Amino acid sequence: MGRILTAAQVEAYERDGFVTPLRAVDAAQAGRWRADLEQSVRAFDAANPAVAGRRQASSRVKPYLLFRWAAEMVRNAAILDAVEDLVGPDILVFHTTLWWKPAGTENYVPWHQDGTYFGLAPFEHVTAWVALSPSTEESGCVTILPGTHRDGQLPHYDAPDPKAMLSRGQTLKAVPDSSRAVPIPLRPGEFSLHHTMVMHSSAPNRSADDRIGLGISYIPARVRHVGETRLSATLVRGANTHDHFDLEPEPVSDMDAAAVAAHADSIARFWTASESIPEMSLVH
Ligand SMILES: O=C(O)CCC(=O)C(=O)O
Repeated sequence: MGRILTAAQVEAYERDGFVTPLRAVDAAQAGRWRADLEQSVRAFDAANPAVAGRRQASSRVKPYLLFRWAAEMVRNAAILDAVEDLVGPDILVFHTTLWWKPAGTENYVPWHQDGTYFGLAPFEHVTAWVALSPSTEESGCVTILPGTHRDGQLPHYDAPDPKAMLSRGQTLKAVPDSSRAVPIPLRPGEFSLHHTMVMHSSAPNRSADDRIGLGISYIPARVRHVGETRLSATLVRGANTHDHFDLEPEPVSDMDAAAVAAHADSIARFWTASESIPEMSLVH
């Protein structure tokens, strides 16, 4: 038995490519994070209109470099305990996306594997998806095809649909048989963990509330980036044993000047790298 996951949960992750539901914080703390998020992200977006041509506004990408609520979330002890059970004690945050799907909108996430344009090797990255509002089938929760992480990296293409919420609309070329798909409902403060290669998607939000969650990409320090651009990441537990990334600073307060500069630098490097990475099927 590890720090938090039972042997059966670790086995389920290895077999199915995900484990759920787990609890990070109580509903009251999730509510405080949500309130801070809504206020701070709106303020940042007003001051920094989305980068032209991008589907994800800058505030949705690596928000833990800008905002205290996100810096606290990526360092949450319960989440880190569970991730440690899967990848060991030296843990970095490589990436994070704020998945904010407004009530009654058509935005959706196409079938994909997270690792497609990340350029990480080996494929050991784990995504913690942390709910800050009810994530239900009605609100368009994440839906996973169990066991597909064992199929390896499959070809994707960049879908032109602007309603697809991924940075490039990356979509699996062969539409999977979704009849075996499993919805992953979560209550505020709960999280799931999924493997970087497991196929997943999510449908539009048909509920009356926004569906808000943070997708945190954790990697063990031994994982490296295969591209030419040196990227940055945040050490959240243990030691940076392999020095594969420049370490990022923690924001002192929401959008302080150093935080804004570190965030701009980190996401600029990330976009440069992800655009120059061919599909990882060519690399592995
Ligand atoms: O939030 C969603 O609907 C999709 C999340 C996702 O694709 C991810 O966390 O990898």
